[in-house]
Amino acid sequence: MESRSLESQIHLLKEKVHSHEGKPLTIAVVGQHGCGKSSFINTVLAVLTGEYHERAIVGSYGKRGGHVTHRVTRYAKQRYLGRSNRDEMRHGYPTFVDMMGFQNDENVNEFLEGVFEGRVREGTEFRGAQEQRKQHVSMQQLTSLLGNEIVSKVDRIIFVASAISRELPEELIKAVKLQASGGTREIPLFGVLTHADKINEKDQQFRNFENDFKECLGLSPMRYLRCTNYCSNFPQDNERNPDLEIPVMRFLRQVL
Ligand SMILES: Nc1nc2c(ncn2[C@@H]2O[C@H](COP(=O)(O)OP(=O)(O)OP(=O)(O)O)[C@@H](O)[C@H]2O)c(=O)[nH]1
Ligand SMILES: [Mg+2]
Repeated sequence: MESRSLESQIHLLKEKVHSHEGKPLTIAVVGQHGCGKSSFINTVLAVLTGEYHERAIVGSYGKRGGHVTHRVTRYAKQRYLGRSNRDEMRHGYPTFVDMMGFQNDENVNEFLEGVFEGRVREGTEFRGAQEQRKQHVSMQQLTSLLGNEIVSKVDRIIFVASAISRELPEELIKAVKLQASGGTREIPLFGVLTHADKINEKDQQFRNFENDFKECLGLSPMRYLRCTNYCSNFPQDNERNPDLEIPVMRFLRQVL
């Protein structure tokens, strides 16, 4: 029963991807450090391809903390659809943008605007004010600087936080919301809480946190996902894990 429902979910998701015309969507994944952004991208790519690889490097610092992703890294279909998926290459599989985690950093607005506008090159690090400024270029400089590197504007934003965190990253949410609708942009915003395996969904403290998260981002139920990522606790061995993948599939159909 579960596997039949998994098959139908895979079918529906593929149908959605195949129906996409034009340039593939660029989806930015934003959140505080260590909340599970890279793990979420790996999970999404496993859902899309049927095969888990640690494409985006995931942290294992335990309680020691530390940033794992330092640079803006884009995962385009050329990068994640392997040879076995060559037929799929002609379809509009999206590009995911993994980023470093932000805390209450200065200049985050400027940096996010650059990423959302497609002005931040692959491999850019988030640094202090002065260096930050150097990384932003005028439109005229852009073409000669980027050469063949195509950097697209962001079409969707997924804000990620961890369900075990009890502190809402309000400042960062504010910055993301501001930049999502700054200038001529109106980028749809989605929200994900990871580490669903670590919480009791009946716990009142968690429910308050979840409500605040949705409210602060202004999320309708269709634009919100609570999920468990593939990670060392939940490896994808040789087959898909329907309990983990089906919610992600449903959510992705809303995003795409
Ligand atoms: N149990 C559990 N662990 C998770 C889940 N998602 C991520 N993790 C773990 O959380 C830690 C941080 O995950 P990352 O994906 O590296 O987080 P990140 O947001 O990319 O971190 P930075 O790149 O440092 O900003 C890793 O040890 C993951 O294995 C989840 O849903 N459940
Ligand atoms: Mg990361």
